[in-house]
Amino acid sequence: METEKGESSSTFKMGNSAQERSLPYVPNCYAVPPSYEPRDALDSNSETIPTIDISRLKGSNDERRVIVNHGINQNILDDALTVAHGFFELPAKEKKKFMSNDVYAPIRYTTSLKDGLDKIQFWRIFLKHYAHPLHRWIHLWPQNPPEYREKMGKFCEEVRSLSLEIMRAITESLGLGRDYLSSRMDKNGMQVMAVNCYPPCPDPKTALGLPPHSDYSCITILLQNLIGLEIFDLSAHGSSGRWVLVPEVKGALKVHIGDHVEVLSNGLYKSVVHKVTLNEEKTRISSRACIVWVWTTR
Ligand SMILES: O=C(O)CCC(=O)C(=O)O
Repeated sequence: METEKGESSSTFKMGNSAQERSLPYVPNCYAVPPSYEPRDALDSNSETIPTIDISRLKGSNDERRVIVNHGINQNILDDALTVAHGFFELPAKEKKKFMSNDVYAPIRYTTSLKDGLDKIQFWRIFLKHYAHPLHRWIHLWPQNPPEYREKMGKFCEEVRSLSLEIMRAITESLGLGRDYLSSRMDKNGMQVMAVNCYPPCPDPKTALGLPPHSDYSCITILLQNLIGLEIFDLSAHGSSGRWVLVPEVKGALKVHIGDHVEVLSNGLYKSVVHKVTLNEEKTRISSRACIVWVWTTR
C-alpha cells in the first residue's frame, strides 16, 4: 500500500479513485500544495454570510426588497438529499452505468473534471445531469434508488422556479426589466444538476473536495447536508479577502451569482469564488442546480 501513495494521478481513474475506494490515506496526487491553496485564511465567523428572506420577492413592489422563506417545502429538500445519498451508496457496478468523460453527455458519473489528466485529484464523486425540460431528460436519470427520478425531479422543478424568481429581481435591479433573462430561459436556457458526494477523507488538511472556482451559470442554487462549502469574501481585510465557511442553516439554500450575471451586469454583481473542504467523519452531499443561458447550440 505504501508504494501506491506516490503513484501518479492517472492511477486513480474514475471507478478506481481513492475516494470511491475509501483509501485510508491520501495519495500524493491528491495533495494540494500550499502555494495553490493557502489554508490559514479561513474566517471562522460565519455570520458574514448573509441569510436572505426571499418571501418578499413575490409580494408587492414595496415588499419586493431583498431576500430563508423560499417557499420550497422542507420534505422536498430532505428527499432530494436522501435520494442523492442513496445513489452514491449503490454498488459500484450500478453507478458505473453512468460513467463518462464526455462533458456534454446529458448524464454522467465521474470523479475529477478531466479524470486521469488532472495533476491534482479532488476528493469528490458526482453525478451530473440535465434537468430542464424535465420530460426530455428524466428517462436518462438513475432508476436506482427507485425514488430518485420522482424526488430529484420535484426538487429540480422547485429550484428552477425559485431561480427564475431571483433572476427577475436581479434583472429588474439592473434596469433591464423583470423578464430580461427569465423569458429566455425556456428556449435558450439549460438547467444542469450536479449531485456531489464527498466521502470522509483521512487527511482533510491535505486534500480538497473542489478547488476554488466560480460557476459559469447565471445563478446557482445549492443544497448541502453538512458544512464544507467556503466562499471567498473579496471585501474582507481591506480588499485582500479571505475564505468564509458557509454555515449549515436547516432549510436554507445557498445562492451563487454565476459568471454570466457578472458579465451581464458589467461587474455590478460578482460571481462567487467558492471551494469545498473535507472532513474525516461524515459523507457530505450537495445538490446544486446551475441555471445557464446558452447562446449557441452544439
Ligand atoms: O458541494 C458544494 O458545496 C459545491 C459544489 C460546486 O461548487 C459545484 O458543483 O460546482
